[in-house]
Parts: sequence; structure tokens; C-alpha cells
Amino acid sequence: MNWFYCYCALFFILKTSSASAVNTMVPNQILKYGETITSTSEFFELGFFIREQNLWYFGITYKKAAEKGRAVWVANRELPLAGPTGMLKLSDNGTLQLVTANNTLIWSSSQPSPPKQSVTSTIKPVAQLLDNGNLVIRDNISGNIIWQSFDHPGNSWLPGMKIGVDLVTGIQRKLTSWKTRTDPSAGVYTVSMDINGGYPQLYITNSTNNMSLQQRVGSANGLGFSAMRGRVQNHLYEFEFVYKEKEEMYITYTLRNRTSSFTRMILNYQGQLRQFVWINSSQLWDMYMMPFDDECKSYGLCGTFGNCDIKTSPVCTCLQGFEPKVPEQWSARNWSTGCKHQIPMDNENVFNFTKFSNLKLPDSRGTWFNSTMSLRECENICTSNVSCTAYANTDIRDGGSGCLMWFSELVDIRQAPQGDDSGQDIYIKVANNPRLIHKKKKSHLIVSLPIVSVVVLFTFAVLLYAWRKKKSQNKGEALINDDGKQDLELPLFSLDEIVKATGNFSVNNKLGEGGFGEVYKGVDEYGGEIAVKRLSKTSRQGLDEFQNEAICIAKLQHRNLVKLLGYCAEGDEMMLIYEYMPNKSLDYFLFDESNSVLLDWPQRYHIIKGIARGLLYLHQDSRLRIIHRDLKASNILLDSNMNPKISDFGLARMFKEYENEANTNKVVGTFGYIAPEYAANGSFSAKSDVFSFGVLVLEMVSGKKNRGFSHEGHRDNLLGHTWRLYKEARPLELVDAALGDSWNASEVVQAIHVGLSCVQHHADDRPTMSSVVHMLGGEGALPLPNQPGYYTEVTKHEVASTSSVSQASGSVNEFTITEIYAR
Ligand SMILES: *[C@@H]1O[C@H](CO)[C@@H](O)[C@H](O)[C@H]1NC(C)=O
Ligand SMILES: *[C@@H]1O[C@H](CO)[C@@H](O)[C@H](O)[C@H]1NC(C)=O
Ligand SMILES: *[C@@H]1O[C@H](CO)[C@@H](O)[C@H](O)[C@H]1NC(C)=O
Ligand SMILES: *[C@@H]1O[C@H](CO)[C@@H](O)[C@H](O)[C@H]1NC(C)=O
Ligand SMILES: *[C@@H]1O[C@H](CO)[C@@H](O)[C@H](O)[C@H]1NC(C)=O
Ligand SMILES: *[C@@H]1O[C@H](CO)[C@@H](O)[C@H](O)[C@H]1NC(C)=O
Ligand SMILES: *[C@@H]1O[C@H](CO)[C@@H](O)[C@H](O)[C@H]1NC(C)=O
Ligand SMILES: *[C@@H]1O[C@H](CO)[C@@H](O)[C@H](O)[C@H]1NC(C)=O
Ligand SMILES: *[C@@H]1O[C@H](CO)[C@@H](O)[C@H](O)[C@H]1NC(C)=O
Ligand SMILES: *[C@@H]1O[C@H](CO)[C@@H](O)[C@H](O)[C@H]1NC(C)=O
Ligand SMILES: CC(=O)N[C@H]1CO[C@H](CO)[C@@H](O)[C@@H]1O
Repeated sequence: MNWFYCYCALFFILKTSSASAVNTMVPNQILKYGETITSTSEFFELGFFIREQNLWYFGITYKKAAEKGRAVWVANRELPLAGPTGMLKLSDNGTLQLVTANNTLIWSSSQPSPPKQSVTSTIKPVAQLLDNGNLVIRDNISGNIIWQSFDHPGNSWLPGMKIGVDLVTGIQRKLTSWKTRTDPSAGVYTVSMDINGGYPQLYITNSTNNMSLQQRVGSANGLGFSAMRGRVQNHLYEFEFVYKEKEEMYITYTLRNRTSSFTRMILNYQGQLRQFVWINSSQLWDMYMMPFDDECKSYGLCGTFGNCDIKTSPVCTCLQGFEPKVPEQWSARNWSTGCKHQIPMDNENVFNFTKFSNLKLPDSRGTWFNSTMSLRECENICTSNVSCTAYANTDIRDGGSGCLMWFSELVDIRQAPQGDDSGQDIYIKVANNPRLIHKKKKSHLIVSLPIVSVVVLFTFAVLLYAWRKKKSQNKGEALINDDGKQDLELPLFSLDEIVKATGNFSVNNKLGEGGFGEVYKGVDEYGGEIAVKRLSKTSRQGLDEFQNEAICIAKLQHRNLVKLLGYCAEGDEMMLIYEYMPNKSLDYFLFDESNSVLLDWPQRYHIIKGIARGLLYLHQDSRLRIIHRDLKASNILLDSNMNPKISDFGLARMFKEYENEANTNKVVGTFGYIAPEYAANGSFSAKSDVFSFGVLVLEMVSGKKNRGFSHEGHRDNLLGHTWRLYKEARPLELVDAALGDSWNASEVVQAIHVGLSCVQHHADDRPTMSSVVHMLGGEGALPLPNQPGYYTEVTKHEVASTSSVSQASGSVNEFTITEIYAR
């Protein structure tokens, strides 16, 4: 009995004494294998552990069940012990030492960088494992910290740890990856703070690559880093940048509720940074945040003012208001040259800040910042400083605060995914487009607006009326609908302005000829580029088309339709003014031997999808229902980012809601693109546009014109040839040799399938544009196609063509058919 009590008492004493010192170690205390020191939070413990056979380490590991043994910090990461035989001791001067059984020093806390601490003889050191996983050596008299493991991070970034620079000692606190999954010695990747001027940000570097910048993580914005993948906006932790002038600057993160969550950030041996949170209910680590690991991750891929968006193809586009510096290189996917302002930023120029949302903020080297300033103050300073190019908030919590300003061209921007609020807003200086000012002014005159537009419309109508010498024979075709009274809210350009812009319609500025006259390039007084369509004075035939186009396009707004900026009606001049498309039209690339190589498959596929969306908008989604009737490669214009824009609405036809189909005596369109039922009996519908779209798709794949296609083996046209290959299960032989190896077989096969489905003989067998858009978006499937319409070439001989109207001058290919013998 006595013996039993005695044992119990002894046990009790041992238990309490170890409990009171559970997280501390005093001088000359020895810690051997099997003994550990545990933090009072019970999250962490300090002790020996094994990583691989006979490689023993000493460090801090998690203690909790599922994570037991996962190291968050390793003391002897470069020099493992051969067995569980070493020991850790704390010397009187406050140094932790790890020695082998025969007393060989393996690791010491003061070894790597002894900053000559003036160790007074009267210190009373204690080593303590804090609740957050920080091992500190303190002087128990003064309370000063002599050393702490948080100053020497490994691959794990725990809450409270600082990544940054001590400005007094110059010590850089950075993460270093492990060499392999199990070997904790320093690997090639680091995460460190860049402090070479500007707002500090974190970089991942790769030392095998000569310490090159592997990926820019960015600056802390209060919650995390902008445009990271995962739950950046969460309520568990906050990342923030702390700057104490002349002392230190660092990024750290803190848990909002220390007791409930448990988190770590890891730089893994493959150089990837990952933020994990422990989910108690499911007992596992959940990944909360990581930099995107995709094409857009490489630093500055899209050059200056370029935006990388993984959802678009190609991934790089110029920010709105910017255009490629070297269009040829840009369209050849060499984006490093970047973009420039569309309207040059001269000091005299009026400018506005354009707000871009949900972006990863650009590289912040060379920026200026003030964490207490408001966005309004920031704007004021940026407005008055000519060299300022953009500004943004530094912190996005509570509606945003702080001021960050750029003074150079912006690089390394990416788009955060839509529907994900992980990105940030930035305000970029963009010179004012005079046309936009014009428009804006209008919106100030709310009361007088209807009057203005009625007057404008009236003038326009009167002029048009005066122009019409006699009633057009095909009045049924004309597009003056009852809704002609809808506001034609178009800016009016003066003739003087246009004459100046085009160098008095100089031959050098002539871009080409359209259905109703010539097209000129112009530069307006602000340096903005425009295209001017001038109604021919000698031929009055184009008047209907001109009018048609003005009414049609003025009401349409879509990124895949060309944009009308305004019109000019003065004297006997009638002109429509468009945005200028620097990359000309699709046929310029597609059917030209040297240019076709510039248009690789991803671009062609992007263009196909863009045309499909534009056409869907015309057929279904716009306020009006419009059949284009003349879709062809030369009517697809390309903007500076090679986005397709459907143009030339001269032959377009507006449908009323209940109309699906119409008939005409005068068939207008272009050889090679025209649908059989339309050519044969003048019946047109949305499905006749679908036919033309199908032809265009097959032309994009093959790089060959449907019209004039020839093959040694047979008499079939491009459609027949494609059908042959498709039937014989050799569709890939259609692929344009100019595409090199840029194409992707499944996309090509899909495009051929779509193309063939669209050129079916019977209009009812052709899909709607919405099915086409779905299919190109990877959703749904189209039925297997049958033999296409116009299997063989409809030669000119077979078509009793009335003499093409006089508008068919120059490059235009329009014709009128009265009878046709289709197969
Ligand atoms: C502290 O003491 C240990 C052994 O007692 C010695 O090896 C070490 O150099 C000393 N460190 C400093 C900073 O004096
Ligand atoms: C200490 O032991 C290690 C092996 O554990 C051995 O390699 C080393 O030579 C020994 N050093 C001394 C000084 O005996
Ligand atoms: C540190 O000092 C406090 C009082 O200041 C004392 O209670 C505690 O026991 C000391 N710790 C060690 C390990 O000496
Ligand atoms: C780091 O650089 C090396 C050498 O250039 C390269 O092989 C490796 O892929 C790079 N690491 C990453 C993650 O890109
Ligand atoms: C690495 O950088 C140094 C200094 O910038 C340079 O001299 C050296 O040639 C570079 N090495 C490689 C492999 O790029
Ligand atoms: C922190 O988490 C604990 C446990 O989940 C909870 O009881 C407590 O209310 C939380 N505290 C705060 C301030 O949210
Ligand atoms: C975590 O989960 C375990 C069992 O799943 C439960 O016993 C424990 O109370 C939970 N802890 C917290 C802090 O919720
Ligand atoms: C991309 O453009 C840059 C700058 O003009 C040039 O130096 C580089 O050679 C180009 N790269 C390719 C692959 O064409
Ligand atoms: C930051 O802005 C605040 C308020 O505008 C100002 O008081 C402070 O001096 C500024 N700090 C620096 C370093 O410019
Ligand atoms: C604009 O800001 C930069 C950077 O702060 C400064 O060097 C320059 O003097 C400022 N210019 C003007 C005109 O205020
Ligand atoms: C929307 C906006 O801020 N517009 C402004 C653009 O700049 C001009 C002059 O620089 C202002 O008058 C506009 O209000």
C-alpha cells in the first residue's frame, strides 16, 4: 500500500514538474532522442525525427495526430545525424547546440551568422517553443530575444513569421525549398522580398536558372496576394505588408482566430508556393491559396501593358486603349515587345483614368507608395505628376486604402478568373478619345438629348432623301423600317475634320473599295486612327447599302462587330466613320502564302469562335434580328489583338420578330459563300448565313478559297473535297500546311465537323449559331454531317449571271443571280 502511494506521489511530482516546463529548456539541460519539448498550444513539438533511413534530423514538427512528424523547421537541414544518438543542449551564453554522441558539433544557433551580440556575462538564457511554432532563446532577465527560429525559415511560412528584410542588420528572411520531398537541405527555389526600389513584393527565384525571377508572387494586399488561385477572400487569415522606416520591412500573416485554425504556407521542392489550412472536421489540409500554375505565370509574358488571360486564345491581349507596339510580332505570338497607348500620351493631351478590374497588379518595382493615403488623394497626385502612369490601393480590406503609383510602362499583369474576386482594381492613364468626349458630353444634356437625336436623324434622312433621285426598284429590300425613328445616336464629324484626317482623301491613305465607295484610313486630331467609308459620288447605286449599313450597325454593339464611330453628311458628301482595324481583313492573311504562316491555329480557332459569337449576336441576341447575307473572309476585319470583327452590313437585312425567312428576286452575295436555297430561289434566313460561316470555317482550316478550289484527283470544290476526306476518316489532311505544328487535332476535327454541318444542303439540317457556339465552347455535339450542298464547284458558266451591278468595282466580288443550276 505504502509503496503504491509513494509511486503515485512520485508520478504526480514528475508530471507536474514537466508540465510547468513543458515548453522551455534551461542551460545545461539535455534533450536526447525520445524526449521532446511541446508548445502549450500542443500544436508543435521540438525533437528528433527521421526522414529517410539513417538520416536523422532535429527540429520542430506538428504534434497533432494526422500531421504528427511533419517538419515545419529543421535545425540540421544540411547535415543529418547517422542515428538517433545526438543531443541538444543550451549553453550558458544562450547558444543552442546539436552534437553527436562523441560531441561533434552538428549545428549551433549562433553559427550561421554570429551578429556579435554583446553577450553580457549576466544573462539567464531560456529556450522556449512558442505556441505559433517559433523556437526562441530569451534572456530571462532582460526579456530580450537572443535568437529565434522564425528568423531562419526553411520551406514553411507559419503565421507570425516575417518574410522580408531587417534594415538594421541587413538579414533577409526568405523561404528556401527542400531539395527533394524528403531531403530538407536547401533546394534551388526561394521566396524572398524584392526591395530594390518601389513597393516591396515577393518573388520566387530558381537558382539553377542563375537566380532568375521564376514567378512574381506580388505584394500583400491585406488579405493575400492579388490574383492567386483559391480562396483569397477568406476570414481565416490576413496577409499584410509592414514597413517600419529604417528598421524593417516584411510581409507577414496572422490568423484572425488563433484557436480555431491552423495553417501553413509551403514552398515545395518543385518551386510551388501553397497555402494550406487544417480542416478539423475532415482532418486534412485544405489548399486555400496558391499562385496560378499556368501559361500566364511566366514573368512579363505579355510585355508592357499586355494582359494575360488564360481564358482567351491567345492568352495575351493589349489592355483596352492599348495596341501592339509591333503588330507583326504580336500576331506571330511574340508578345515580349508589348503594347503602347493607342492615342499617344502627350503632356498636353487630356486623359482619363480607365479602371481595370480584377487584375493582378503589375510589377511594382520603381513605384511609390503611402499606406495611409486614400484613393482620392492618390488620384490627385497621379493626375498632377506627368510621369505617373497608374495608381491603385495598397490594401483592399474595408473598401480599400493606401496609395500605390507607377511611373513606367506596366508589366506582368494578369486577369484573375471571372467570378473570383481575387484580383484588384487599377486605374491607368489613357489619353482621351475625342469621340468619347463627344459622347460623354451628350449624356450631360439629358433633357435635350431626344431633340438632338431627332434633329440629327432628321438631317440625315433629308440628306438621304435628297440623294435618292428616284425610287429604288428593290424597295422591298431596303432597310428603312418603322423603327428608323429609333435614335441614331451617332457623333457627327465635320467634312473639314475628315479632309484633314485623311490627307484630303489621299491615294496613300486609301485602304480599298467597298460596295458603295472607297475606304480611307485617317488619323484624327488626337492621333486616333479611323477608317472612313465614302459614298461614291459617281455611282448612286450604293445609296441603299450605305443607308442600310448606317441604320443597321449604329444600333449594334458587340466585340465581334466592327464599331461605327460616327458619320459625316455635308454638301454632297456622305461618309461613315469606323474604328480602324490595323490588321486588315482575314483574307489578307488566309489566302496569302507569306502571310498565312502568321496566323497559327490557336489564332484561327480564336477567330472562328469570335465570328460565331458575332453572328449569334446578329441572329439572336441583339435588339434587332439581322441576316448579314455577305459573310466572307474579306468582311472579317482584325483588330490589333487579332480579334475578329464582322463588317460590311451593306447587304444585311433586318428581320421582324415573327419573320424567319424572306424571299428576294435579287440575290446578292459572294460566290463560294452563298447558300444553295438562296442562290436557287432567293430564299434567305439565318441559315443562309450559317452556310457562309461553314464555308469560312473550312477555309480557315484549309487555307484555301472555296471559290476556285481545285484538286488533281477530282472535280469537287473545297466542300466536296472536305466531305471526301471526312468520309474516308482522313480529315486532318485538310489542314493548311502553313499552320506548321501549331494545331491541335481535336480542335481541328471539331472545326471540320462544325464546318461540314453548317454547309448542309438543306437549311433545316444546318445548326443554329447558338448550337455552333456551344459546340465550339466544348459543350454539346452536332449531328454527324451529310454530304454538303454545292458538292462541286458552281462555275460561272453554270450561273446565268446578270452583269454585276456597277458597284462591283475593284476588289468587290458581288454579283446578282437570277437563275442557277445547282446540283
Ligand atoms: C557559447 O558557448 C559555447 C560552448 O560553451 C561556445 O562553443 C560558443 O562559441 C559560445 N558562443 C558565443 C556566441 O560566445
Ligand atoms: C564521431 O562519431 C562519428 C560517427 O558517429 C564519426 O564519424 C566521427 O569520426 C567521430 N568523431 C570523433 C572526433 O571521434
Ligand atoms: C524566468 O523568470 C521568471 C520571473 O521573472 C521566473 O518565474 C521563471 O522561473 C524564470 N524561468 C526560468 C526558466 O528560469
Ligand atoms: C528552374 O531552372 C531549371 C534550369 O533552367 C529548369 O530546368 C527548371 O524547370 C526550373 N524550374 C521551374 C519550376 O521552372
Ligand atoms: C549567370 O550570371 C552571371 C552574372 O550575371 C553571368 O556572368 C553568367 O554568365 C550567368 N550564367 C549563365 C549560365 O547564364
Ligand atoms: C475562435 O474559434 C473558436 C473555436 O472554433 C470559437 O469558439 C471562437 O468563438 C472563435 N473566436 C472568434 C473571435 O471568432
Ligand atoms: C476537432 O475534431 C475532433 C474530432 O474530429 C474533435 O474531437 C475536436 O473537438 C475538434 N476540435 C476543434 C477545435 O473543433
Ligand atoms: C521577339 O521580339 C524581340 C524584340 O523585337 C526579338 O528580339 C526576338 O528575337 C523575337 N523573338 C522571336 C521568337 O521572334
Ligand atoms: C502619407 O500620407 C499621409 C496623409 O496624406 C501623410 O500624412 C504622410 O506624411 C505620408 N507619408 C509619407 C511617407 O509620405
Ligand atoms: C513625380 O513623381 C516622381 C516619383 O515620386 C518624382 O520623382 C517626380 O519629381 C514627380 N514629378 C512631379 C512633376 O511632381
Ligand atoms: C469619365 C471621365 O472621368 N471623363 C473625364 C475625362 O477627362 C475629361 C477632361 O480631361 C473630363 O472632362 C471628363 O469628365
